[in-house]
Amino acid sequence: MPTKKTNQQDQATIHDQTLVRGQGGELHQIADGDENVLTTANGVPVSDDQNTLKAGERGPTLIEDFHFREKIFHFDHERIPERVVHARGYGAHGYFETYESLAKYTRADIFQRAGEKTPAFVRFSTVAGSKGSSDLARDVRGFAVKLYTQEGNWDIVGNNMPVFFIQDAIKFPDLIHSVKPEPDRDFPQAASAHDTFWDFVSLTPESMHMIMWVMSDRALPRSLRFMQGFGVHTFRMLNAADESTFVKFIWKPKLGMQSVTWNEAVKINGADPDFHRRDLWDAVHAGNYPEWELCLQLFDQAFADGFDFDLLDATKLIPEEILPAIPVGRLVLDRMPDNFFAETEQVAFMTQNVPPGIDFSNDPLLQGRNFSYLDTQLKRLGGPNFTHIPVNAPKCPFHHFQQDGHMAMRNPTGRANYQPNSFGAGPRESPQRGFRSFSEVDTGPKARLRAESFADHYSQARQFFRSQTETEQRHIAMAITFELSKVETTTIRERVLSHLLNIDETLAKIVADKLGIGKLPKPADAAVKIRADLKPAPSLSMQENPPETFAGRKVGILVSDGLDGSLLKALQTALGKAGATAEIIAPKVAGVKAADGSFIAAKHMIDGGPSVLFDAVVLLLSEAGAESLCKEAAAKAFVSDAFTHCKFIGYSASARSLLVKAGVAPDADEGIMALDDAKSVTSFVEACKQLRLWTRETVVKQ
Ligand code: HDE
Repeated sequence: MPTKKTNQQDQATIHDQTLVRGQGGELHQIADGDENVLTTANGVPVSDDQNTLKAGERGPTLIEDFHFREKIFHFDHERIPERVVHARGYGAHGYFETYESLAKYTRADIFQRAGEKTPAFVRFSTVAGSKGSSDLARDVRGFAVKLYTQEGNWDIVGNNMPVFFIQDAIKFPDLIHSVKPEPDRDFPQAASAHDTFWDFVSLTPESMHMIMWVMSDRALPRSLRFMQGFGVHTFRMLNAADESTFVKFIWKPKLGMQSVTWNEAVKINGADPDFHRRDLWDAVHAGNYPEWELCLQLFDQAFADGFDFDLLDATKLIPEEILPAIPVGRLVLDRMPDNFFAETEQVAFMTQNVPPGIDFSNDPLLQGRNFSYLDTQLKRLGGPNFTHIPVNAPKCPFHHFQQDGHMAMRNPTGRANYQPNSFGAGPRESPQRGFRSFSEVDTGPKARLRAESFADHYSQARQFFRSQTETEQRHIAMAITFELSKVETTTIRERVLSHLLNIDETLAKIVADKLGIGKLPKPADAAVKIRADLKPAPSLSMQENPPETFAGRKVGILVSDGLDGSLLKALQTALGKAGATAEIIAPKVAGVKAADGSFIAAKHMIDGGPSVLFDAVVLLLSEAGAESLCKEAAAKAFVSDAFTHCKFIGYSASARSLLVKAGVAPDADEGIMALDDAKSVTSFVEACKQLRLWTRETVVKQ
């Protein structure tokens, strides 16, 4: 048969064979009947996906072209509403491994057997920004964990901070409206630094404790792998005898906590808006599976009654100095989703998802959430059958009589779709195995009330601030100053100051001074006396609990032609031993030639790999390479930014001129380290465990 070409650029049909172009432009044949043949959603094999069906070569497109219509129709409907909060998120699969039986406290199946592995899916998120916003916004991070237990899915829908802005769920829409872009102008995106947010929080003193947390470095995590997670509310555990123990959930990262500075965050957002998701993707693909320990703070009614605050108040926490958190298992993330939309976008977390043995407390925020999460899925996922989507489906046996509705994938089989029935068909409830609520006795007048025990809004805010190191306190002061500098209404700035005066007078004075406010306002009226006797709790500080490891961190190595290849090798080996990774930055992305003639491939060109993307940097340059880089603004910024951000900087002797040109004295401090042999390389990597030389910050004044 003669060859008949349908399109000279992309495709040719030869009798019963199709030619398609490969990545290199070469033509491949797909034989008829090949398993990989393109089909419509209806399964009809497609012969031509490059051209619509036309009446004549130059004629109009025919509506009869069902393949075209179906393809465009589906494309038109690809979007679903993004989450109203936590729209930007990234997820991964993994497992939870139970350390020991917790049968004494809970009959939850997941905690019965030591060593048991339960599949898990985790989604991390920012709260305020839309789906396409940058990863390093100053914001709370969502830390939502779905555990596919043998007795149903258990969702711990937490955050990376242990408290929240509000005490009652009815205020949530107001809080979120205030932080989202202002409605008349639709900006700023993913930022709390604007009038409406600070207006709302300054009129809502219960938010002050959380304000301290979001103004701290916790709101700028270096990696999703380096942050803690908290269930926030008080929950209950119920054992086989239905005895209740209160519990708070804390996830602690194995690699320790780490954050970036605001100046870095701003630059990272430009250099790599996907910084956090790329980091998680890279780590999991490299087999460096991130891990957290689940720790429990367990307590009884007597502890709750004796505690300084109401444990139903989500603006309060229990310092670990008062109640230690016991590790009970570990969470490991070891697999990225096959498809972002199918899993990460469609995953439906719901606080109401608890298995037998876990129960709610009366926290009014939690009670409200139990409505909201179910409700929101209907809007986002389009119908009541979202549990049929694989990422949301339980992995244990399940039987019920729910049926029909949009996109029903499974319906009850047989005649009886109700119970009880006399056809002997279908599941029945089990008083023994089934979920039972704690039989709490609550009586009181029906009223819109807030308990007096929720009235102290400042004492723990003050305790948090006082528990921070000097550097951390400085960062909080700088963050509040920055945010308020973006607030245009001066009365709002002053109102915030009136609250700060109740938290820490020095903090208020520093912020006022930096804003140029000469006269401090009167402190805000406090509903109850502010406690000055709460001891600082070092467990609340990130810097007081350093990771003491460089594992999982990344070093940027700036190289040039003629570098010392053996020094590079020694560095790479030492970093590998420390569990860290390295990326090469070169003047040209193709790479460089070392002095010994070996070729070194690069990951970034200098403008594409700024030092904000790394935890520490090294300059391995030849004299000529350094000379030439001295003329490049990006190379100088690479060095000066690393210095400003208090990072450890290693350099080969011949790279000295670049340091100097970037305004960094090679002997400025102990964080600038000359590398000339394997021993000095080892000392450098050892020093990097400190992550940052914060003492430098007072000199550079970021
Ligand atoms: Fe959420 N929250 N929230 N929230 N939240 C949602 O549910 C809501 C709160 C949290 O990765 C929504 O599926 C109310 C506290 C996370 O998919 C929505 C209140 C904490 C995620 C919702 C709160 C959280 C959400 C939006 C006040 C920390 C992302 C889309 C009572 C303990 C989950 C969705 C994911 C998502 C409502 C407060 C954490 C609208 C009404 C406190 C991690 O249902």
